[in-house]
Amino acid sequence: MNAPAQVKSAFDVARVREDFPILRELVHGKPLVYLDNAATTQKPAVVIETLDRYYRTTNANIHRGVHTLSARATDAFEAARETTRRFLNAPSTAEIVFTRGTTEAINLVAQSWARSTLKAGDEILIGEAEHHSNIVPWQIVCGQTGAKLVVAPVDEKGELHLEAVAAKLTERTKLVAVGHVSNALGSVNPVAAITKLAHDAGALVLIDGAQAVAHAPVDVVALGCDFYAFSGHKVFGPTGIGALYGRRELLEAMPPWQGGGDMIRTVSFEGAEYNDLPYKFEAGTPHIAGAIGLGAALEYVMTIDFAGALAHEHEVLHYATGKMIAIEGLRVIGAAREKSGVLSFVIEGLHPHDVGMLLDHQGVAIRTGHHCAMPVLSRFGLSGTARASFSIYNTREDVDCLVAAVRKAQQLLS
Ligand code: C6P
Repeated sequence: MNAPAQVKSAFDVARVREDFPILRELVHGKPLVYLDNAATTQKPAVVIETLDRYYRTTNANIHRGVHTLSARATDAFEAARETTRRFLNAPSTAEIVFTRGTTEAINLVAQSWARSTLKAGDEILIGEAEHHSNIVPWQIVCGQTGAKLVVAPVDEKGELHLEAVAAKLTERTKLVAVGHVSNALGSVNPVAAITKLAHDAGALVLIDGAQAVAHAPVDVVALGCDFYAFSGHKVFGPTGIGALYGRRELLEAMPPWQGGGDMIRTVSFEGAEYNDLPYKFEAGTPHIAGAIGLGAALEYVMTIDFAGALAHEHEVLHYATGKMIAIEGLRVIGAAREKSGVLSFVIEGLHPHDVGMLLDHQGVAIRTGHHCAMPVLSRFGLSGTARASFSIYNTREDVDCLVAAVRKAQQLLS
């Protein structure tokens, strides 16, 4: 994930920027500099057009109708599942459950696998830099089962070391749930090594891939994980759609977590026989257009020079880090050796929200606040940061605008 900073690739960023119509927008009369990609990425025209075409030519409910539109919609929906399978290199489409996003995928595992499996005294181990989506679902299920949430600390750079995970693993650990990339700090966690460690200790592994999928090729077989969760909107797809990869034998054994249409084979008042995978976990009408849009987004990623794009993005992050740490009074939060996509910072004497507002007036979109990762911010003695987050379409010019805007904010607010 950590491309060398000096890599120069033939990747044509100007060409890729043309794929994203929103990048031509003006904000407060200034060209948009979009640096809030960890919150959500922008959408290429191919995704926007796919959604438009779907509603104009295909819209129908799926898996239900005998009519032509329903068959078309079903085919497109299932084709998107196959694209998602290919994107993650999952062995089978039965192992790809569409969800609303990462949050719902993690809640599914918590309420189905964990709730039906864990007993009082069992442990779930997470990292200290997790997003609330990878903390609160486990707290809820711990309350329901009597299991205990255990936290492996990060060091002062924001790195989660294997030794820290190993030190917290016991024979009571039933699940290790860890982020692939921290959204607040940008640290890349050694998830393949953590997975091996956890498996050797007899625990299952869930990886929160929300901040990884747009920044590295993900291969669930190579990682060896049991569950992998991600959101479509973080990887150029629509909001409200994402996926859970789960190993087949685990999904087969897990009870459904929501009941309703499509997740059953037969129903009587005496009971229900559940549907095959993955439909057992997809109760109700899903976000059909969203899934098809996600398929288009993942095809986009698999079609462009993604390796070149990532090397470019990494070079821009490296350039930004150098420029930002040179600003007097600015402190970058998170100095992991392997970082991806995120530059969190605080400025002496300035509230992050004020920084965000002033940057917005200069056309620069960043996120400020706790980034839904309050525990790790308190670890650094903070309640919030300003966060610039990068994607493949950002440039050194974007960074120069960010730096100029920060300097202006310092002048105006000091
Ligand atoms: N982080 C951010 O600005 P959803 O909301 O389900 O699409 O993704 C949740 C989530 C889970 N894990 C990590 C590591 C994340 O970064 C996120 C979403 C956004 O950082 C919104 S809080």
